[in-house]
Amino acid sequence: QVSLKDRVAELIPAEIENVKATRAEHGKKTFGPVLVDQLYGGMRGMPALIWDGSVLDAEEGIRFRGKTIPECQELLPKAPGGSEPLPEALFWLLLTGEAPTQEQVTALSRDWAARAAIPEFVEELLDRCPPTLHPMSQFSLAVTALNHDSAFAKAYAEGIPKKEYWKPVFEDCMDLIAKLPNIAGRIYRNVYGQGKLPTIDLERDYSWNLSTLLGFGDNANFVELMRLYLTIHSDHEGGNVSAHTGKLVGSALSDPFLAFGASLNGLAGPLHGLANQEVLLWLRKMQSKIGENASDEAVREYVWSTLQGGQVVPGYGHAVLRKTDPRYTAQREFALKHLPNDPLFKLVGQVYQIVPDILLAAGKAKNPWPNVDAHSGVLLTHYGLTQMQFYTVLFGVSRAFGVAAQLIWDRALGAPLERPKSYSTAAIQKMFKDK
Ligand code: NMX
Ligand code: MLT
Repeated sequence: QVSLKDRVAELIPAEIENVKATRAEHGKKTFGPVLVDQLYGGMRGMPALIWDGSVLDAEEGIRFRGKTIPECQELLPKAPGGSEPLPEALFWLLLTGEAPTQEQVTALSRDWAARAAIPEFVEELLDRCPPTLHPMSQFSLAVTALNHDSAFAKAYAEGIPKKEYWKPVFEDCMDLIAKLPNIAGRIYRNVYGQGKLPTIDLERDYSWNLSTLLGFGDNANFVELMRLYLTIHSDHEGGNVSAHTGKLVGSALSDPFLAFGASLNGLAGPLHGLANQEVLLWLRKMQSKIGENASDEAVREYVWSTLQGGQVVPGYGHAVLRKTDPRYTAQREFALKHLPNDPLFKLVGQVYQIVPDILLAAGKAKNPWPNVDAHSGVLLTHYGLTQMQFYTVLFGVSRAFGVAAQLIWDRALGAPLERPKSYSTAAIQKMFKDK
């Protein structure tokens, strides 16, 4: 099948049976007790969601449909002359569990390019945003406004039966992903005064078009970076704030634009996706305080002063991971290949040698190792994309892939409205009074 939608349609009946059989066999089994601490503690470790695109292992990191990042880099189709996977291929993998052929990926690139235009009123909406409005707020506004043309919202209003929901949701998800480069490019050019947007090239891949809209399409290494960046940021199982929010909002049958707009608002928080902006800010502040080429001792002191000031070290720690994030490693390898002598990359490497020991000595963080955000900004900066406030927008473009894939499956499998039980402290005290 060259058409992704046709392939998904073929997979759905078997997956419905698979879920039925899994529930029949395991539906009444338990994962163990839920501790009161977990209710107060951000639900860490509490099994709560089904998420098919990827699963995270605390020691190993993410696997997309069972494949590690290096396996995806090996297996998935690439652009001619390129060595990083095409994110189109990763989306196919997330959605179907299968590695696509080159032909399937090319068809997907063309499909997305053909859907890329955004409505004029959304262009105007962005053009009227003050440049002081954070790029993530502009991004979320524009994505939410795309709901104007939602195929699902229209079909629902016309009474589409439940088993058909996934079809217009699929169309919305394809439109959503396809339109993100034009939204991101417009925000970038509006906010940073980079001139008029070029048009999408219908023959080129998604990352080339995104890079070109941002003004970096003539740098083949930047385009390769985008391919890697979009691939590795796409999905991180279901419990992270952006993924879970998208799934939650989608469960109310809000269309994919509304659901993903909500995801973006979560991604915009400094403990989540905004950390990539915060890392660069922090590194720059460090450089202005202790100078470039600072000694290990000076870096150490700076890290301690961050902690003593009651702040977190951005880019370090993780709610689930307990080792260096393989997405950090993939970016480090890219840097070693393409920019080994970049001074900021050297600082990132120096920080990597120093921060974990300090976080361990400080004794609070459960994971002292770097996450994805500790590395992405330095790569973008190297190629001249220096506007840190824009970084989380690129994370958001990528995260749409993972959220969209799950929204399609949720509607195909008839996932219900999410509605967990909450308790007040008084209710907890009463419940466990004499226990
Ligand atoms: N620097 C300083 N303190 C930290 C750090 C850090 N990097 N990481 C965790 N801690 C503290 C944390 O604030 C908490 O303190 P307190 O008890 O005073 O509230 C304590 O260590 C225990 O936290 P953990 O259980 O290790 O981490 P948790 O699961 O609560 O939070 C993060 C995970 C990612 C929010 C946290 O590690 C953090 O704030 N990191 C820095 C921000 C960051 O890089 N976020 C990006 C994550 C990846 N992403 O893209 O979403
Ligand atoms: C993510 O990619 O969503 C982050 O690493 C946060 C998480 O997984 O909780």
